[in-house]
Amino acid sequence: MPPSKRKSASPVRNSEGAKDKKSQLEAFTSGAAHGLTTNQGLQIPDNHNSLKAGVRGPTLMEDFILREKITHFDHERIPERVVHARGSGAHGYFKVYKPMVQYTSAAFLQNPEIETPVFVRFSTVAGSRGSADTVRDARGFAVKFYTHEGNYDLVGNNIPVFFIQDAIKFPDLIHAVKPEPRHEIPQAASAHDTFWDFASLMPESTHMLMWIMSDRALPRSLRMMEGFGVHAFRFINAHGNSYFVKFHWKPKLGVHGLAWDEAQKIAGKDPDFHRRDLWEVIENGNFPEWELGVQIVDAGQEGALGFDILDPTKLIPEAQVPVQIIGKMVLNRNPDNFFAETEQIAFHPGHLVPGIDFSNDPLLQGRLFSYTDTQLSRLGSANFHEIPINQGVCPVHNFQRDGQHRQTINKERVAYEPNSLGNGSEFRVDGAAQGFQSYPDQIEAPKIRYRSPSFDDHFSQATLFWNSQSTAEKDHIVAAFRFELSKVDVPEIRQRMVDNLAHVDLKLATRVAAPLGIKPPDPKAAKGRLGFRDYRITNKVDEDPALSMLARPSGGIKTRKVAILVADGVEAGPLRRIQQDLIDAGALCRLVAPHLGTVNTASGRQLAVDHTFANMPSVMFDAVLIPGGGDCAAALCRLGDAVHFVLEAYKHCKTICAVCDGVQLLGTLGFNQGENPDLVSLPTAGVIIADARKVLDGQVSQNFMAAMALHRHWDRLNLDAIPA
Ligand code: HDE
Repeated sequence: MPPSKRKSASPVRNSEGAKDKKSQLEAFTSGAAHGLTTNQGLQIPDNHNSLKAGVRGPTLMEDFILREKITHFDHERIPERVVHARGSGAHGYFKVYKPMVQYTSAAFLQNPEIETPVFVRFSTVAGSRGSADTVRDARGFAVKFYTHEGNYDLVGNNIPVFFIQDAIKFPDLIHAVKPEPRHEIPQAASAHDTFWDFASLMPESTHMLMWIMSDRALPRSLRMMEGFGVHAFRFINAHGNSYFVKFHWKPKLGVHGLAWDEAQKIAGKDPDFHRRDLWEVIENGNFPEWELGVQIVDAGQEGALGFDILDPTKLIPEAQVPVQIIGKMVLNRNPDNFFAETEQIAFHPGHLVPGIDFSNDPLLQGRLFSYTDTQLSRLGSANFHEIPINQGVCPVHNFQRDGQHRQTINKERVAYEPNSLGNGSEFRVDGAAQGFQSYPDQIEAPKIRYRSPSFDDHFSQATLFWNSQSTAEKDHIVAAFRFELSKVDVPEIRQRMVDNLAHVDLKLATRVAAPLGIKPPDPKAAKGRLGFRDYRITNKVDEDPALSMLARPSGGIKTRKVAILVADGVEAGPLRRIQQDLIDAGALCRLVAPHLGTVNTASGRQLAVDHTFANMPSVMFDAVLIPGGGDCAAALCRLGDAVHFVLEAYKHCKTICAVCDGVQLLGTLGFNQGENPDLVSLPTAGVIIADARKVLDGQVSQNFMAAMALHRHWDRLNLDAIPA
């Protein structure tokens, strides 16, 4: 029977004749010019049906169109990065503020007129590619500068120190923090036995643990975190003079964190929270900016720091060596294709330009091997530099040839040097000082597998960090240690960890230990253990405000998200006034209601709704505005999701502004408009209660924005009592 006759009887889709197939194809393509082809350029007649023996028969092996498509699909994935698998990237530019000729000959650090293109990739460390953005972790902050002297990569983190002092411990560290091998649990989390087993046996990790337990590990946005080169590098000027340098990226929007409970909830509600945020601000023209800072130490003067500059578990306190701001980076273009750019970009701390060199930091030295090696397995060939995102803006000229995935078609006859058939001798560029010059470090030493005793202090800077935190930040660190260690099943590990912490600060260790069902911390017990060095340097500074997130400038409210809670009967006048003031200051306002569509205002107009309480919870916002209107307030008070929204925002220490009847929604928090209707601002930090009159003279907006600019009101009292 011809196929067309069996149409209605057959369950098989698309058993139409050839003419129908053609029109169906046209419906799926936008004209012959855009018709689909195979990878060989052959026009594909039908992208919906494979070649079969009869319409209901088996698929034919000879269907090369099907096989090509499926084969390509089968090979779409490349191995994810062993660490830093989850990342988000953006294009932008870097501009130096003034010539840095005194310290370095690097050309991209000389001319304030020149914009050097960059690509930045931010990442988490432990999780797989599909893991959530807001987990507790360090963040990678890797910048590729496409300079006309070659690509320069600054492959750093958002924390200025690291867990370990020697590269040989890196696989152990990562195996300990990654999911446990038995069951691959937990994903992207350090709160498990193997991580703390390792950490408690490696006292050198203590300083980094303090940072990881702080809110630095829970950034509010990738745009609101600092970046650090971590290791000491070298600047070298045209005279060959060398300086040690530590790199810093300072975000224009300040350094801000999430509440831990909030971070965990976001991981479920929007696992792409940071990636989405970065993408959206760039799409909307709110380009993120950082300033580049350097701490410079004259070579030969590093001994005066009081610690070993080569030890990556140490930072140079800014109170000791100030950061000089030397330039600015702006991210202003999203990638066209995530895989082609963000996934295939290949960073390497050894991608250097003349005027910048690395130091002998033993962690950095190991990295110099690892990054090329990892690209070979991840990107599949030694030609990964030919992938468009990895190509520089300057020409590449050498006699490396061929290999898998080679793109360049080398047309010259010679592929060797010296030669007389090509350009001749290309052994050296003209003049001995041109090209990359390694710093001629004097080395005459025995071959030795031994840790320098100058690395033996494991606690003094952890104490400096602790002493530099505000009360709220200390509370968060204690809570984070408690959370993580409470997830550790083996009590001996918990005990070992708090015994170590006693060497940072006994009060800290005692507070951490209190709810963990173990003995009080014992500093003496730690001393006998493997890896413990009974050696402590004296910090040159007791505190450093630069180590506290809260001591930094706030960065204002630009791009901060405000939820405006509405229902039918909302009083539109005061809402509009505050909304306009917020928009003028660069904040983003969204109307959240029980349903999409519109709500009716008290005066019978319609307001367009952006989100529902179900699809956009409070954790997606920085602040909440509850406008007036008796019916609106009553409706929201009856809605559990709306009440929960406010309680949760309060618990996460966000700024809340309630106007007139909107105060009713704060009832469960103990605020009652009836008691004092004239109050514009209550003593409770970040809760603003307003009447309509004060809205119209702009005072409420001012108070609201000033409170929002503080980011969070971490010192709110009685948070434990709030049911959210
Ligand atoms: Fe990395 N690291 N790392 N690392 N790292 C990688 O390279 C490694 C270290 C950092 O967005 C890998 O291309 C070793 C410190 C960032 O593509 C790998 C050691 C710092 C990124 C690797 C370290 C970093 C990586 C995995 C100890 C902060 C993501 C994929 C000796 C200064 C870059 C890749 C991107 C990625 C090895 C320690 C930062 C396996 C062996 C310290 C930001 O090669």
